[in-house]
Parts: sequence; structure tokens; C-alpha cells
Amino acid sequence: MARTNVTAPVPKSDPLRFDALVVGAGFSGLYQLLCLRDRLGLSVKVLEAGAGVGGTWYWNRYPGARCDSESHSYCYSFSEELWREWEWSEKYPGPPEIMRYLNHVADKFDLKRDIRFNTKVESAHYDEKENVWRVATHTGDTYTTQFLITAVGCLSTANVPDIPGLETFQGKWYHTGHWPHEGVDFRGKRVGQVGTGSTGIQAAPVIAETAKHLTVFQRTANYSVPARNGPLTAEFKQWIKDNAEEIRNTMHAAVNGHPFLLSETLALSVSPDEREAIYEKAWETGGLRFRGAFRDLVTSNEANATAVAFLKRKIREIVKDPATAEKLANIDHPYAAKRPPIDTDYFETFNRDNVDLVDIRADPIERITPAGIRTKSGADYPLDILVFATGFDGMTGSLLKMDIRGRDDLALKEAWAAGPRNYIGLQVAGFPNMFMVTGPGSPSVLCNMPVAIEQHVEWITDCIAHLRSEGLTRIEPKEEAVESWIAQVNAAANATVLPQAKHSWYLGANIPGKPRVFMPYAGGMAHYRKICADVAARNYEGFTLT
Ligand code: NA7
Repeated sequence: MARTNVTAPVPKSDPLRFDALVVGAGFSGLYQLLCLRDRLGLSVKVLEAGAGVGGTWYWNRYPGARCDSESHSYCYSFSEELWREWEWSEKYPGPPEIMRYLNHVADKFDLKRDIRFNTKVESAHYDEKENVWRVATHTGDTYTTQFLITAVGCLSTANVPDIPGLETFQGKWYHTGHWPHEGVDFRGKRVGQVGTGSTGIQAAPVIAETAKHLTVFQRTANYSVPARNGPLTAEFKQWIKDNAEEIRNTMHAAVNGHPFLLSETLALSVSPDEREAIYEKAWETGGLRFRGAFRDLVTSNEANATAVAFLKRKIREIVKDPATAEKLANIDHPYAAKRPPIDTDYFETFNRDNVDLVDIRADPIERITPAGIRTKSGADYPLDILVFATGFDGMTGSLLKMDIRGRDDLALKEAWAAGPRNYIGLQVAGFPNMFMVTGPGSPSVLCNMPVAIEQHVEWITDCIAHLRSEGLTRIEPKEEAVESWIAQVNAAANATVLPQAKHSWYLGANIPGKPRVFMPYAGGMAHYRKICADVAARNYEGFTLT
């Protein structure tokens, strides 16, 4: 990628005028700032709602929170020096360690001086006459910028369900995505947890350790594979340092950007006994590597059914009470069709005396009362603390929360009324010079995020460098290119089992009224990387450059 200065920064007569404005200071925003400021020499400002760097990790400090990518792959790979000097302590680090890493990166590259914290972007309007974006914040400032880059993350707008009576609840309630930084003391408390996605599956075992009683309210039963977390050995840490290139190449060749490749074996090409042995080994290895046990687990329903049978059997073996085991194993979707959680003692938690499971698909929550939760059957669950592990308005929520308007005052909300539409996941027709990092239409959440982020940030940086070196000032996609990309996104999804999970945030199904569209690009990160590189190599085919 381009690493030299191609233009001088604009004169700083207006302190709120920049070449590029980046929204968000998580993994994406930090690297985007570094690339545009230090490699291209642009004037750049990052606007961040939180009081510090970290993005999703800044907000998600709930009990049990951990990364589900292996730590040595959940980091930047652009700097050999950074790679060698940083040491992860565990296989799956939690927010404090990831925050330390991101602060280390921000300090090492002197990024914080160009980030304005505690600043929420409220609107971004394109001014066609001047070819600039005007970006207004909640503090009353209006910034002007040529390039607008949204680095807002895919899972940052918390979904607090609209359950009648919440305002009458006499206890305390929290959403895992906005966890108090000082923590929550569960000792002696009756806790209710709504939600059994990746977050709920991580939180329940830790809450149960100190709470007097925990009631888990489950709407959709979920698979989970043991994470098998643990400290990294000195030998492994050295191996990471010495094999940076190889690890990076593997991540770039892998379908999902993880540091391992899928098996070449098809699930039904081996005997039942062999298959069982492979699944047992994958279960022992744990983590997302389980998904790589066979090459066709997410592309063939028959192959997937073998994983489903294995994982449901594991639940029934672990959970001692047969009625609870049945509720937990009553899973309605193929394995990995929803983001597959990994856990530490999730199913084991239901063997504790202080933990109960309530199936709210069979007996839905009717309302929240001052004393707790009441279900349709009239059952009352008295609670002191209510934890919503109910996920996010994923992928589009944080973009649509801002009032983004492109050419002719077209609101992004309107342009996306029937679901997100863009070209190669990077740009929307009618919204010139606006780029999205890991937005819908790109592999994003189906991928180990830092790999997807580095690819997008570097592509955007190269694109802006190209525009400036060619004396061009504007780029936006052609409508027919968008149309063709949407067809490719749909075709890629339909070639997998992923759209078969009806209750999935990949489809927007968790948010009432949200259009049901499969949002991420499921054709694989390696393939996607090539598509983006080819588009750039063919002089930004599908875009109009002026
Ligand atoms: P998820 O995966 O969206 O899970 C949210 C959970 O909350 C899931 O079990 C939902 O059930 C449940 N939920 C959502 N709304 C309700 C209402 N109204 N009533 C009852 N239950 C509800 O979010 P997570 O935070 O766990 O994980 C998000 C990502 O973060 C994850 O994929 C990783 O990438 C990291 P449902 O399945 O919708 O029936």
C-alpha cells in the first residue's frame, strides 16, 4: 500500500476543517487515522463518543466478556515492531487487556492528539456545491471535511427490548453493551438475565458465581463450544513473534480471517466413527476452530446436521436435569447460522443449585413488574437486578442513528429503507467520498474483525491516495455496480446455511421493524480481498471518479 506523502495537508485556517474525518476510535478508527495522517499526510480528526479509545471494548465490560478470536490474531498486523513488542497473556483476552493493547497502540503512534473524545456525531450532510461533508456533533460544533469515514463498529448500538413495565422495575437494570465501568455487585441478589447469544453465554457463568440466584430467560436456544481459554505459554509467545509472516499469511488465506484453515475433509466423506473422532478432537481443541472441523459445515445442510447432532448430544450429556437439557438443546437453526458462541462452563452452569432456565418462547415475557418479570402463564420471577444480554441493532444501527444525508438531501435511512445497499461494502451511491469500514455488504462480522478492518482501512487509504495523486476530488459508486454487488451478497449468503436462522441479527431479525436482509458478505474474506483489489486495479471499476 501507499506509504509516502502524496499531498501537503490543507492550511489549518479553519480549526474544524479537515481532509478526512473519522467517526469512532476503536480498532478501525485508530488505524484509519494512522494511515491517513502518517502515510498520506492528510489533516485528520477522529470523533469518538466514549471518553477513551477502544470502541466496542470500551462499552462492553460485562462479566465474562471475552474476545472469541484467538489473541494472537485479534490485533493489528501492519507493524512488525508492534507485533513483536506486544505480548498477550491469554488465548481469549477480556476488555481490560484489549483496552491496554489499544491504548498502547494509540500512545505508540501518538494518535490521541487527533481524537476528540466525548463527542457524538449527530449528523453528516454532503454539500455538493463545495464537495464537502458537514458533520455536526452534540456539542454544537460543525466540522467540514472532504472525506468521511465511518468506523462505528458493527455491534455498538445496544438493543434494549421494548418490554412493557420496564420503567416500573424497582431493582436495577443494565444492558451488557453499556456496562458500568465500576462493575456491578451481584452478591446476595436475585438476578434475571434476558438473552442467550454470545454475550449471555459468556455472562451467565460469571454472574452465577456470586449472585444469590440467577434466572436465565431464553428465547432462542443456542449452540456453544468450550473456549478452552488459558494463559499463553512462553514458548507460544515466542512462536508468535517468530512466525508473524506465516500467521499473517494464514489469516489472509483463511475464509474467516482466523489463524487456521478449514479442514479439506467433507463431513460425509468419512465413516460415522471417524466423524465422531474428528468432532471429539475439535470439541477438545475448542473455540471457533470447531467450525473448521469439516470444510462443508456451513455450505451443506447434511454436513451441518452431523455437527448439530454432536453438539446437542454434548448439551444432554453435560446438563444433569433432563427437562433443562431439553430446553437448552431445543435449537431451531443450523450450527453457525447464528454467530457461534464459545464459552467457559455455560451448560455446566445449569447444574448449579442457584441457576434456573425459563423458556420464554414457550411462555413469553408478558411484562416487567416492579418486583421482576411476569410471563404469559402468570408466573412471577422476583428479581433485584435485570441484565439485558439482548444484543445490538447490528451492522446498520450505528450508521442510521446518525442523520447522514448525501446528494439532494437523500437520507441514508431512506436509501436503505429496504435494507443496506452499497458497492463492495465500502460506498453508497449518492454519498460521494463517504467510506464505511466493515459496514454491511462486507465480510465484517463473519470474519476475525482486525483482519477485515486492516483490509478496509488500507483499501480506503490507497483509494484516497489514488484520487489525490490523480488530481481527482470525488468518488462514488455507480447504481448498476451497487445492484450487481447486492446480487452477489445475496448469492453468497444463499450458498450457505446462514440465512436459515430466522432469529438472527445477521438478518436484522432481532430488531422489530428492521428489514429482513442478510447483511454481511458470506463469500469469504480471502475472496472478498481479491474482489476489492481487482476493483482498484481496474481503475476503480464500478465507481465514478471525478
Ligand atoms: P445476540 O447474539 O443478538 O443475542 C441476543 C440474545 O438476546 C438472543 O438470545 C436473543 O434472542 C435475545 N433477545 C433479544 N431481544 C429479545 C427480547 N425482546 N426478548 C427476549 N430475548 C431477546 O447478541 P450478543 O450480544 O449475545 O452477541 C452479539 C455479538 O457480539 C456476537 O455475535 C459476537 O459477535 C459478539 P433471539 O435469538 O433473538 O430469539
